[in-house]
Amino acid sequence: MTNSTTPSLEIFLQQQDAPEHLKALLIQVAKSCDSISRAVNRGALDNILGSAGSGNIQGETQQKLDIITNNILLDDNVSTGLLAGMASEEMDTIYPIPDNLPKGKYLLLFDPLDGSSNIDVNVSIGTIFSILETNQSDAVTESDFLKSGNLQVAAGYVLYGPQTILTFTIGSGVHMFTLDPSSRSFILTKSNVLIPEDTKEFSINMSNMRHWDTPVKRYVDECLSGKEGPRNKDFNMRWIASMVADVHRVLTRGGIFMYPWDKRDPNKPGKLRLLYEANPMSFLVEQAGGLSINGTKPILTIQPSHLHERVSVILGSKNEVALVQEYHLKS
Ligand code: AHM
Ligand code: MG
Repeated sequence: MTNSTTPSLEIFLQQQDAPEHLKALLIQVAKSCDSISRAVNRGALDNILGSAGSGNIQGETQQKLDIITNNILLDDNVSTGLLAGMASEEMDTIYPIPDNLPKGKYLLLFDPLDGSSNIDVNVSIGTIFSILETNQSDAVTESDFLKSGNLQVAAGYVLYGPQTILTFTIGSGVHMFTLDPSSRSFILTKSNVLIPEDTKEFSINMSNMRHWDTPVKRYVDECLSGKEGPRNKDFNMRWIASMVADVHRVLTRGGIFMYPWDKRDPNKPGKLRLLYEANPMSFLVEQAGGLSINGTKPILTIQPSHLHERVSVILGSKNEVALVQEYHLKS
């Protein structure tokens, strides 16, 4: 049951000290994610599961829902007058707002439906978004999008799980809103989220263990040794293979999430994308008191060199991430 102490997203934003156009953009993104939530909920009923038969620029097979959700975000946001351009994990190049439409000063970057391998098996998936500001609303180019994560003005995700949950930051803490399926409003259900500094839970795709670098292997080996090992405690492991769901768990009860560089493709810095996945999640995690690094340095300080750049990601409870960083710096 919601009441006056649990404001809707709109009321919550009215009370925040942030530019009105940024608030309007967050409300629009939330509306798009409500539409995505409806599409995801219908799944096979609308024949929208399965492969689209196409690939994205990163050589990954696109699912029908990858394309549908990308189009929802593009169509809903193109004519708001709030944006100068958009960029998506599912599009080869940036999408500048066409000249015949009103423009604004923000750039919207997104992974429209993260966790592709989970779409067809009815496991939680999500939308991740990042918002940058530009002084160049006309004729934006790729270089306008290549800003380090600490220049983001907002970031968040919407998790399509047992509940649909919007989590975002505008640089003053992390707040979570649950979609009320009757009113279709996002209602504040958790504010000023804080990640516990310590944890007994780690999250990594263990099938890649033989390909990891020494510091990650050392850290995980020590977790696996449990009470009998150097950490003197037993650890639990979770891997949902949807970054949104794994990071949501970390934000909710702590933990460490890792998708590190590995030897499968040594020239690829990692699997996850810096601009659409790592930067927005790192902004959230740091706002919630956690840390997010690529091994040696904070992800938010990395200067991107191209749109679809990938990065190694280690994020979550402060003391655990600091330990992994120490192992990297020593090696
Ligand atoms: P996607 O954007 O194509 O869905 O890929 C990103 C996803 C993350 O959500 C998740 O953490 C990771 O890929 C899972 O990868 P793997 O299947 O290698 O475990
Ligand atoms: Mg993704």
